[in-house]
Amino acid sequence: MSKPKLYGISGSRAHRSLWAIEEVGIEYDQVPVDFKAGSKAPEYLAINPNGRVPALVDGDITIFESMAINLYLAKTYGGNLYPQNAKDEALTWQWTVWGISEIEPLQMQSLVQKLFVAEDKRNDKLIASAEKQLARPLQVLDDALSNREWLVGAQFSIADLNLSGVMLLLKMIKFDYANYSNVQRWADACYARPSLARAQARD
Ligand SMILES: N[C@@H](CCC(=O)N[C@@H](CS)C(=O)NCC(=O)O)C(=O)O
Repeated sequence: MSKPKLYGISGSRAHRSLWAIEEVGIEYDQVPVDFKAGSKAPEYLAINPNGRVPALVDGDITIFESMAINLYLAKTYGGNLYPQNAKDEALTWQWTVWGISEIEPLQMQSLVQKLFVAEDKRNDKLIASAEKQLARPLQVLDDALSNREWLVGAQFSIADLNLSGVMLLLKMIKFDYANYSNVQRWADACYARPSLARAQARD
């Protein structure tokens, strides 16, 4: 069977799935589709009709959504990276869905203003409001990590990779975790994985 193909550039949300595929350590081909013209080309739309990256093709399965790709990669190839019982699996889904629903929309509001809007046009009220609203989920996460090293089980797992992978965008905008020391400690440990450096060194 041919190697899995991961579509997307590392300077996009594809970095989350590049990290996962590097972490599971399988051979794969990266197709560095960008998120502008590349992701709108007919041959890519046939893979992901949303016109967004990442996407994964592995044998007869084609998947879009970074978190779904990561859960599939971990479950199929990741051994203990994927939880080994139903309770830990449910908690893994919980933190994965939570990251995408509770953190992602707010962090995007801030990131878009800070990185893509000219300084004189920046909506500082929107940034302040988004970052204020982030206090609630970040406090939840900080409390959850107060007596444990990793989110689920006793070792780094796909739950940690998925959530900290989503939160890499907060790192990009140098979000201040001063009030969330457990989050800071956990995020630093996740970001020290050599697999992340390998993913970030990709196109
Ligand atoms: N929820 C999706 C989001 C993917 C996404 O929005 N990717 C951006 C790049 S960071 C994209 O391809 N944008 C192109 C567009 O929206 O046209 C995921 O996590 O995979």
